[in-house]
Amino acid sequence: MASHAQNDISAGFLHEYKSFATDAVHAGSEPEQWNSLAVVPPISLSTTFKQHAPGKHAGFEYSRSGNPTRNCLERAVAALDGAQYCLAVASGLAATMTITHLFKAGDGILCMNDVYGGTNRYFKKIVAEVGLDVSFADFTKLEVLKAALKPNTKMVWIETPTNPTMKVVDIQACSDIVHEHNKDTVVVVDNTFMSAYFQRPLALGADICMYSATKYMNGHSDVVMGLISVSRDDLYERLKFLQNALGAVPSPFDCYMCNRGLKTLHLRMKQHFKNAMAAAKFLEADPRVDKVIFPGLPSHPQHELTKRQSTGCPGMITFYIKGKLEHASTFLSNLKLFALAESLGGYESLAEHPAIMTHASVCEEERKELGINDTLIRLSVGLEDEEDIIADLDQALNAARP
Ligand code: P1T
Repeated sequence: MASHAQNDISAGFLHEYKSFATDAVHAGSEPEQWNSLAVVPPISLSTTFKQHAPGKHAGFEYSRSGNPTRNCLERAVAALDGAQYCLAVASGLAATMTITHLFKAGDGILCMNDVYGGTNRYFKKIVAEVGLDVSFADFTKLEVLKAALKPNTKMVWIETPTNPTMKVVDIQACSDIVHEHNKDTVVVVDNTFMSAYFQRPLALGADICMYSATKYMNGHSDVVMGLISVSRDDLYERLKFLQNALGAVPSPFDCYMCNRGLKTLHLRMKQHFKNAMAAAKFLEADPRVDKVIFPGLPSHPQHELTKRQSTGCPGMITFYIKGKLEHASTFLSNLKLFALAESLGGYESLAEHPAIMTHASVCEEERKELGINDTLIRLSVGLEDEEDIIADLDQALNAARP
């Protein structure tokens, strides 16, 4: 694929996916699907739909099984992911749960070692307890992935970049290794950090692409939702059954909101990238900072891989502040423009302390191994003015000077 011009921060990255902006604006929102020709999809709140005769209906029966507003969102996301199908569920973790229900006791699940704390907790404290064989490995080393695959491995769960240490996993190489081991093993990519705009896991060999849509896909920090994109008919049929049978569906209002957020995904992501690149460069050059981890910087160990498999980088930056816990704490408490809060991917800048907040459910020993320590800080760089973002980081670093 072609690259951007050299003076662009996207230089060397994959080119933007064809017609992405047009699909973001139009896919799933055709006015002709409504008698009213409404340009904006209406919010269909009805929980049930009249049938002409038993079993004879206009495509909808009961809102858990299918809803017109949800349908619009699902078609839009499928287009943006280059997928055949998408299913919307009630949260990112509901997506993880729904996908995991494809498997049964005795089946093996192999998960990237650094993942969102809630994903780690779900696999370890719930899935393993009901008899699935859950294990973790560092997929940034392909030989480690290869060695960790077992005869019973039915699902391989990739998160890339990882939350919070921003490791980047080679989706194509991992998918090839897994499918060579067993073509039926399902490769899932948690694409939450990248969003559909920066990364297309299905085009890189993955079987399922999932999101916490609570983050960039909705982008306004006002909806909790999950999305599952898939092209394989067999997986779609089973996941569609599970969406209804498990029942973790989102409300029509939330579907409307998320679809509205998607209309500007491409514009938001470009600005997140620009602002995060500026903030990452500022932090990397600063003596009050020990180390910055941002895949858009040449210093990132998988920077070249990031450019090969993505069209850019989101607003996620992780860094180690100089000093101890008290310095990290003082920095976070002194931020004015960044809100000290969990979550990420909204238009507003957020900062958090993974060891105490989002990854508190990961056991201490594992956190230590992964580098989630007292001085690690995670930023979700928002859409404010670049100079104001940097000024806020600068004044909070001053307050926390060791
Ligand atoms: O919160 P929920 O919508 O259920 O999504 C869970 C989830 C799944 N995958 C990734 C990569 C995530 O980051 C999350 C949620 N993460 C946070 C709340 C956070 O602050 O990291």
